[in-house]
Amino acid sequence: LALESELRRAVERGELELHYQPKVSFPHHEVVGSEALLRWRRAGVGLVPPNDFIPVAEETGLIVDMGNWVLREACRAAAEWNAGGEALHKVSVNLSARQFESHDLVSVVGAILDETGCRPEWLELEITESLLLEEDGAILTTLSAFRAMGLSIAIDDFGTGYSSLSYLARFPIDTLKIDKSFVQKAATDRRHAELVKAILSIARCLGQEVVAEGVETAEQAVFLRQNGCQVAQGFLFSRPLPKPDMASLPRRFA
Ligand code: G
Ligand code: G
Ligand code: MN
Ligand code: NA
Repeated sequence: LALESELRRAVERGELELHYQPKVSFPHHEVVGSEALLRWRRAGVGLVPPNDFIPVAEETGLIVDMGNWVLREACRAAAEWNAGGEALHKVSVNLSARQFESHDLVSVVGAILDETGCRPEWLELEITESLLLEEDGAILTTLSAFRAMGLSIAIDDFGTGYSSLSYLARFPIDTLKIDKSFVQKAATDRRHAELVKAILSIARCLGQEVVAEGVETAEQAVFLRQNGCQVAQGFLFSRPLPKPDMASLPRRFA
């Protein structure tokens, strides 16, 4: 309860910040976008990572207000980074299942796009596999509405949850983000390598983009590129950066 009231105050006092981890395209490592990652600059403590407070925010329902703040902030950044009008830099935002329980999620996102001048094609929403297991049609309706608005939808941590091929057929999914545990083992372990290749093959057949997460070594990047992966994200290229640091980002990484 103490953490809950502290978190509530954190939102009101503006102690939340978004950091952005660049995503690069193969083969030239050009920056094509970034993932927005939430941090809490807690007085007297320092920067608190999301795993330490998002579970509490989810249990208490605070994640809804927090998530709307994240969306607004990320859309403002996307509007700034694509000010020329071309979709040069797509920003990805993580959504919690709890946010889908509020029935106005679609209209809230629409209002935030209008308010910030962010075009739908500059924003991607990341969801987890577990959201797609719920059999009620509400999730499909919501995701279809997002698709109709022109937003893209990514499955985060793909392969680690209750992966089911049937949801790839049922839901409008634009992007698969391969979980870092697969990416990191694939360079040295044959079975993981074959699984990553199989995921790339499924995505290719379904017309989906694949983003490899947690790329830390040149060897991992070479493996991914050679097997047709389009986009990578990881410490090899950049850690998540505070927004001011994004201004000095190179257009491509070595
Ligand atoms: O930033 P870091 O790599 O520590 O992120 C850890 C976890 O926190 C990841 O699973 C990420 O998806 C989640 N996360 C980060 N930012 C947000 C956010 O704004 N909303 C939600 N729901 N989850 C987030
Ligand atoms: O939303 P998601 O669960 O994918 O969150 C991404 C998480 O992965 C964040 O906590 C981010 O800091 C972390 N991350 C990003 N790049 C790397 C990497 O190259 N290696 C490792 N170990 N973690 C990473
Ligand atoms: Mn994510
Ligand atoms: Na992930």
